[in-house]
Amino acid sequence: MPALRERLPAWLAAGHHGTMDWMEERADQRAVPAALWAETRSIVMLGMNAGPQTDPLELTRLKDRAAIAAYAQRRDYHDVIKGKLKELGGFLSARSGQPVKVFVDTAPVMEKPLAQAAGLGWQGKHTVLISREHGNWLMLGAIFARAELEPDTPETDHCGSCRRCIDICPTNAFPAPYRLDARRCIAYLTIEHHGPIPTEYRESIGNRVFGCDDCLAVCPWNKFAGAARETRLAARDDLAAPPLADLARLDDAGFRARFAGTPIKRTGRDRFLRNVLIAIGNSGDAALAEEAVAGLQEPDPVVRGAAVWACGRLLARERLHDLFDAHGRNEPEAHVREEWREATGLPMEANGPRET
Ligand code: B12
Ligand code: SF4
Ligand code: SF4
Repeated sequence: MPALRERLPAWLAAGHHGTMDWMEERADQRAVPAALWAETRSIVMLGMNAGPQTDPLELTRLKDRAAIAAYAQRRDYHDVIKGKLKELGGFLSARSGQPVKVFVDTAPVMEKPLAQAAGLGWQGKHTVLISREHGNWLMLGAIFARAELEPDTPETDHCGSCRRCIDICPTNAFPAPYRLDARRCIAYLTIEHHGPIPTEYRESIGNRVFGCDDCLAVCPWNKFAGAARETRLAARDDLAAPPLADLARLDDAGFRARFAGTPIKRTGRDRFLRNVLIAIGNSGDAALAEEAVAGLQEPDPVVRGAAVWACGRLLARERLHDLFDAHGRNEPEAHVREEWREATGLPMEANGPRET
């Protein structure tokens, strides 16, 4: 498929993958499926509906609550889909007498263009695969087979003149239709990106603490979509709109207990807390300020930096200066010192005179 061979290197060369080095490391296998498994003759692409029960955009309006992407409000889809693929793969292998391999996301496979080639749907201007029957909430998986199978007809583009997904993106992550600069995407910033979230995107992140569904939620093709029917993909009530205050108080063990078996465990507690503190800073809710203050004592400097930013947005100047005296003056990390300087406007010389 020429699209695989040409577009991936162009995307990587533009640096649009950010720090997702794993996209680059096995790029040759990603671009050419036979490089992943030399015996591949056919690929069967499958999609499982993971549609949300409620409108994800509603969640982004609840400022004291966390918005979690629909796919992450439930059991990890990798586990659920892999089981199904193995079942189907076993059937295919038995019927054809040839071996198969199954992949869900974790292997270097370009699932969306392959799914388009298999006729499941097309890659919309938001780059996600859209099915005419199921909208854009399908999660994808692949079966590589040694058997020669009859190919389906590839799907064609039905976006037309629509550009709703491009226009709604809070961080302007599409340099052009069908092109995503992951470095600007909230899904990347909250899930994949380690380190401090660049200041320019923090406000636009709003209350999204894990992933983002905005460009998917506005797609008109979802009028044909239903909520996920697979019971193992049912959304968990406690992950629908959890209070930010509760999430800010999770220690390591609490984080693991709450998110075991869900995609959220991927970030670990500290990166998740960083996101929660950004959301708290965006809440405009003075009642959440003490959660931000508690974050100033976190051992991880990335979390402390996010806490400083949140304090700067929620607290009065006088209180902020007191906190600076207590925590900021002796801050060892350069980037957290910079956060203090931004938040207070005070110079960062250790033990320097207090300027009010
Ligand atoms: C890396 C990755 C990400 C990255 C980068 C996303 C991206 N668009 O590349 C980040 C972390 C940002 C991300 C976010 C999300 N992801 Co993701 N992600 C992946 C992963 C692992 C690889 C994708 C990839 O190969 N990207 C590389 C680029 C080069 O490929 P591309 O996306 O196809 O983009 C090119 C095409 O659009 C192409 N193109 C296609 N047609 C056309 C037409 C024209 C005219 C032009 C010019 C170009 C063009 O040009 C682009 C390059 O410039 C896949 C799983 C997999 N193994 O495939 C899941 C996957 C794509 N993600 C998925 C999901 C659900 C999401 C989120 C919705 C999660 C969330 N709610 O937060 C968001 C959606 C953000 C978005 N709008 O894409 C699903 C999508 C399911 C579907 N129906 O398509 C996948 C397939 C996982 C799965 N197994 O189901 N993801
Ligand atoms: S997931 Fe959100 S931030 Fe990422 S491209 Fe879509 S709308 Fe933009
Ligand atoms: S919102 Fe419009 S432009 Fe974007 S993917 Fe859906 S149909 Fe295409």
